[in-house]
Order: sequence, then structure tokens, then C-alpha cells
Amino acid sequence: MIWDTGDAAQPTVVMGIVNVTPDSFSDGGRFERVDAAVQHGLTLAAQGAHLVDVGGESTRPGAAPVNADEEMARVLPVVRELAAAGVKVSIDTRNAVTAEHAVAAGAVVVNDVTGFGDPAMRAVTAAAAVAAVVNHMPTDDPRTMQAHAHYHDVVAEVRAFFVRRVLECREAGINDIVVDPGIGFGKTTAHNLELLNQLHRYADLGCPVLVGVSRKRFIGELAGDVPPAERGPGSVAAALAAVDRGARIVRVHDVAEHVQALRLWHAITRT
Ligand code: HH2
Repeated sequence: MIWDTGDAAQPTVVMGIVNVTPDSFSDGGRFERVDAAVQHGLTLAAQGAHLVDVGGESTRPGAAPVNADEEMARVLPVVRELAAAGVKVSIDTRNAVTAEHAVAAGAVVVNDVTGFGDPAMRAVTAAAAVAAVVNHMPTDDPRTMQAHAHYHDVVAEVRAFFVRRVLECREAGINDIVVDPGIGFGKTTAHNLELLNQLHRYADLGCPVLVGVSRKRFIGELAGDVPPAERGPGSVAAALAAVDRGARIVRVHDVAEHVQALRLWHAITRT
């Protein structure tokens, strides 16, 4: 089972982030080369990541879109090599054609930040019989998503989206579905905090909950204008709060730090 760590002492699944992009907000450019990205993925796996999430397009607010050919040129060799090395790979893409080739190259999870609104994305994922991460964002376009950060009740609206989209994914034939409230995707800091604090309200959906808070802007803001590379402690704190409220999977840059924190947190809370 992909969402089962097999370790009762540390049951939270840790998804390590490998960005093969020149412009990711926190580590852009560092892992642009294929071999460096593969090496980084192997390092994260050795540090205790249960799977690694490979992405070729930055989705930070205002990021430039990447066409699918360019995206595939970036990610497919990385997916292939990591999968061949025995690492479980998730493909972070909003393009069905990229997802299709990535699962053929060995990816076992499709992580679509636009939340599987594209029927082609649902069809590709169902045909490959791999898992889907359904992320919430209020519009399909990362460039304009912050303009859509308006909700009457953000927790309820995201929940309604999950109910609808999980049903559509099931109808398309996807069996393994994870939901993700999309922290930072068309959300203000207040929305992010409310979603994290109310995460337990998604427990009855029957899907594991994934949360991605690592190094995000709201952490820098609340910590007092801290740049991305220095947001590790705040990221760990936010991840633990999410796990406390039911998150099964955390998507993180700093794997070793999170694994250590999770071991301690679980040891204390199950005593
Ligand atoms: N966040 C980012 C990218 N993909 N996928 C899911 N399911 N949930 C998230 O919260 C999430 C995600 C953004 O973070 P990062 O990959 O570090 O940055 P960038 O998009 O700039 O590459």
C-alpha cells in the first residue's frame, strides 16, 4: 500500500520534493540538470522519503507556464531513473500527456495541482491504475490564482469541491484518491491557517489527506519576513499541526528534518 509506511512508529507518509525547474520559488535552478535532480531524489529517499514528487513546472503565483514538450524533457528522464532505482515517484503535472508518459516511465502517483478537472487527466490516471492527488485551486491558472482568493467559507467550499471531484474521479475509474486543500493556491494567509486548523473536517471523505506547506509564503510572513531557504522550522511546525489534524501525507523539501520531527511527535502522542 502506497499510503502505508509499514512503520507503526512513523505512520505519516513523507513525500520529498524534486523540482526540475529554473524558477521554483524556493529551490529554482538548483536541480535543473537531470543527474542533479536524480541525485537529489535518491538523497531524499535515503533520508526517509517514502516517495518523491517530480515536477517540471513552477506553480508559484505568477510563474511562467511551461509547454508539455519542455516539461516532459525536464521530468521524464528523472522519473525513469528514479523509478529504475526503486524509488516510488509521483509526477507533479497539470498536463495529461505529461502524466501519461510519466506513468509509462514508472511514476505511481499523478499529482495534479489543478485537481483533475481535465477529463483526459482522469482517463490517463485510471487507465494506468495509479493514484491521484486531487489538489484544490480556485482556478486552473497559477498566474491568476491569487485574484481568486475569495471564499465565504473556505473550509466548506474546498470540501464541496472534494466531494464533487472525488466522485468524478471514481466514475472515471480511479480507485486510489488523495485530497489536498491546496495550501497557498489561491488562498490568503488567513485561508491557509483556517484550512490547516480545520483539516479534521475532511476525515470522513474516505480519502487520505495530503498537505503541502513546505517553505510557503505564509510561513515566511508569519515568521517575520523570512526567505524560503530559512522557513524549515516553520514548515515542520505547520506539518505537525496538519498531521495532528489528520493529514496522512506531507509534501516537503526538508525530508530528514520532517522525519525526525514526525518520529518524536508520534512517539509522544501515542504514549
Ligand atoms: N505545492 C506546490 C507544488 N505542488 N502539489 C500538491 N499536491 N500540494 C501542494 O501544496 C503543492 C503541490 C508548490 O511548491 P513547490 O513545488 O515547492 O514550488 P513550485 O511550484 O514553485 O515548484
